[in-house]
Amino acid sequence: MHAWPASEVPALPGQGRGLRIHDTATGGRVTLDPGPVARIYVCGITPYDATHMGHAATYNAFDLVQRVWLDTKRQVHYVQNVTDVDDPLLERADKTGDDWTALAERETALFREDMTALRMLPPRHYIGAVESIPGIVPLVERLRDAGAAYELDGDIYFSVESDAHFGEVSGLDAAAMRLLSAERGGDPEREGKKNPLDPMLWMAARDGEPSWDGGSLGRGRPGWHIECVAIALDHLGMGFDVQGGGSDLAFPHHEMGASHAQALTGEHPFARAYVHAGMVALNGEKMSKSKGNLVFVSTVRRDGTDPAAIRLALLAHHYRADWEWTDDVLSEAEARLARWRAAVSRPDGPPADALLEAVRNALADDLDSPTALASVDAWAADQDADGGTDESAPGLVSRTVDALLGVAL
Ligand code: 5CA
Ligand code: ZN
Repeated sequence: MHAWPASEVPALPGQGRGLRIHDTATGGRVTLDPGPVARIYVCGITPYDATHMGHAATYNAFDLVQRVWLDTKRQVHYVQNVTDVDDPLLERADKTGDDWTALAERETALFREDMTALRMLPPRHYIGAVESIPGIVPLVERLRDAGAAYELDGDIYFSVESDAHFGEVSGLDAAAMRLLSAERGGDPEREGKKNPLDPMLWMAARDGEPSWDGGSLGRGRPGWHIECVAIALDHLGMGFDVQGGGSDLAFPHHEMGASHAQALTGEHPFARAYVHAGMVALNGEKMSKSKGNLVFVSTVRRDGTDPAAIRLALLAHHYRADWEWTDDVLSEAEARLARWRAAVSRPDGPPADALLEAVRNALADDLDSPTALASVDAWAADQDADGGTDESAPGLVSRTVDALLGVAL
């Protein structure tokens, strides 16, 4: 699958900072120490509806990770998937009478446009679940042949007990896991499973649903978690630096994915850090396609809002916080964008070297974008109050904001 075009990242003077970031598995901040090529896997959309502000906020967080790494002169090997076959997608297509492949293609195309408009750097590999099926089948066969998976009425389940590290990503107890499993695509009530939490690896073909040749597994389609594992192992291998997504993916998705990969390879860990963004709400409830309480990026763009203002609205919140999208959030971001644009349009200002360091330090400290924005605000306020004679300052501020925050002034 093709991704979307990259916006240019201006080079900045001096040296970027190493990233410290909150890791769900350890429950604290860890210092990431990627090699010259940093490796990150970010879970992509299930394309049955347009990109909403919650998705955009999550992708913004991982775009910052990429920008911080690029600033340390590393290359970034970024992989993202598209869950282009899944129950909610098929259900939506059924309801609207759409062809499910056409629905997935249309919404994925819109996602690319939204990501481009928001200046999110593209993944190096953008991979669909459907195109990955030939690589998934042998993984499920291997798990089954190793005794880590078993059959139940034609479906194949992963046995969570086959991974000694199961539970270490989310750190949840069995009762909490069971609740979340039922809420988030699992089937803990199904009879005959060895453990109620065991997730499906391969679902035997159902009437009226798409299915693929699964070799010795029979016709069917893959379970959700193994899709991301197959893509990550294929393009990144074990022990990559960060697996990212919203906090609703910590369990079961990232927990199960880690266990699948660890059972498959005998190695640990799958990812060195599991990083989760908070949930964006609307009217007091998590924005979600299933509830329909959504503000779409594309709708706000169509209303004439500058995408840079949308980006500033996202950056005004710490990525780990749960927060609420409101009209005020957007109008404050628009006012900030106007102030910043006016400031960098002036021929000179106070020196900005300290500002560059402040933005670098803020982002390196668990992606503290609100503090980064406050430092740019402070520079613009100084310029307003005292002028300044540094003719290179407005350009440096503009390049800092572009390279590290993805906002073109
Ligand atoms: N396709 C799977 C991942 S493999 C999936 O979760 N797709 S999604 O379209 O439902 O979500 C895409 C990303 O947006 C996920 O990382 C999810 O955690 C995040 N996300 C979904 N809703 C919100 C929200 N309200 N606030 C913040 N992030 C959200
Ligand atoms: Zn995923």
